[in-house]
Amino acid sequence: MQSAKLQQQDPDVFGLIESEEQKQQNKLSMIPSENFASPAVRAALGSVFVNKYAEGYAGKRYYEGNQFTDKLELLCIERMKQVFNLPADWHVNVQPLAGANANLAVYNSLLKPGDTILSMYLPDGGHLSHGWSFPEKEEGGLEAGADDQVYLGGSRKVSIVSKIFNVVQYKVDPKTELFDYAEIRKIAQQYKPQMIISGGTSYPREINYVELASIAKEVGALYMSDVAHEAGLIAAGANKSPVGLADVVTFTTHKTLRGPRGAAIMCRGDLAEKIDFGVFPGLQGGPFEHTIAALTVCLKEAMEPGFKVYAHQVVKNAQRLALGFVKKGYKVVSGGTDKHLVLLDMRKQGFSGRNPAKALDRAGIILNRNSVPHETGSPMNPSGIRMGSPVLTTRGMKEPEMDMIVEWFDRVIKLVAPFANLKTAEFMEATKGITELDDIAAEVKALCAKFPLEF
Ligand code: DSN
Repeated sequence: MQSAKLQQQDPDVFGLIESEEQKQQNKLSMIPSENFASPAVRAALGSVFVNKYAEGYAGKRYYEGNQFTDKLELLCIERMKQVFNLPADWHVNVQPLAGANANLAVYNSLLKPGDTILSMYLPDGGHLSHGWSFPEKEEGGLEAGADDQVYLGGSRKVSIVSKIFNVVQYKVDPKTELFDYAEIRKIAQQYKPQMIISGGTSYPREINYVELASIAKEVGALYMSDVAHEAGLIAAGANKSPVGLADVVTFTTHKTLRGPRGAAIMCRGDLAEKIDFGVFPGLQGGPFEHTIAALTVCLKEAMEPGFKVYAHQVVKNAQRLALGFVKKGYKVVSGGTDKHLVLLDMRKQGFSGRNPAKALDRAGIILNRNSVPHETGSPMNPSGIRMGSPVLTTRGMKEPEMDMIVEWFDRVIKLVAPFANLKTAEFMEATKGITELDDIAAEVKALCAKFPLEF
């Protein structure tokens, strides 16, 4: 529907869309799992494919009228194979509705209830869909300061994955904040998992896929690499690829890949049938063909030379941010980044990430509070701040702009530091009168105007 028609028919929703557009245009979106999809991707997303039911796979649908959805899905798969340079015998499924669904579909395809999964510890940057449970006593808080590099979970099963499987988690080395592969090998030998998983939401370093594949092989486990965050960087060669090393690779399509919200699974050819069955009918009904249409457009964009340049600049920008924060005396987790995200441990400043993130939002810098290695806070009030460069880079920003952002960030933190340990409502009240936060928002807006987003 054209905007004019939407405005006429539903001014409420039209108004909210307008407000969201203005916010995205005038503020710096620095949540590393977000990006800004092109007008072409969004046009395909809003296309008539939204109307079509297509349960099944190309040539084997449960509904008639799928002549064009079949062609679309096959084109999407073909482009995916090209973009990720898949070996001839690898298979692709583009139907998972989201990243967590893609992971569930893999477990559904390849594991039995009660099997052991070895995945990354959630507070060190893992993901809920790789399993998560609390020890009973923690009442929602994170495990404080344990030195063990293995986490066996607890009786409060937060994620369905932990309800179905026995989830053991490996942590980063407490000193380096990096994975210690010798330690992971020992844990794998001890717990003998059926599946090893790598990947997550806030580990700022490249993962050694060769090493994890070899550990999995040694203990007879399958290896699933979840590259939701890095998919675009991998497609462009800015990060290494787990393809051909892992047995299965899953990812979302809206982060560094810059497509619609969705997900995909790529796997060894001999697992194809199981994976397809595990997605449909095993887990989902009709695929979102409008999302697949948008993903197909995004994959064409990813084949263009400009995408390679983009993805490499994403990494350069994140590294410039990390360097800037180190120079200003912030504690950058692991000392830097190899990819699109930077994680700061705000305990060095004497407070958590929650209140500063709110002040930064007011100043026009949108990022998120996040847990950090050796977390002592809770999920709602963790110790870190996570930020990323994908949207900034889509706007065309480069190193000089990253330096400006570090300066603004530091100004905000200094302005609100005296109040940062208050309860959030009190913090908001206490900082209401700090008009310099609004001055910074105006400066941010002026920078954004020089790097406009195309709606
Ligand atoms: N919610 C995503 C993130 O922010 O990293 C992961 O699912």
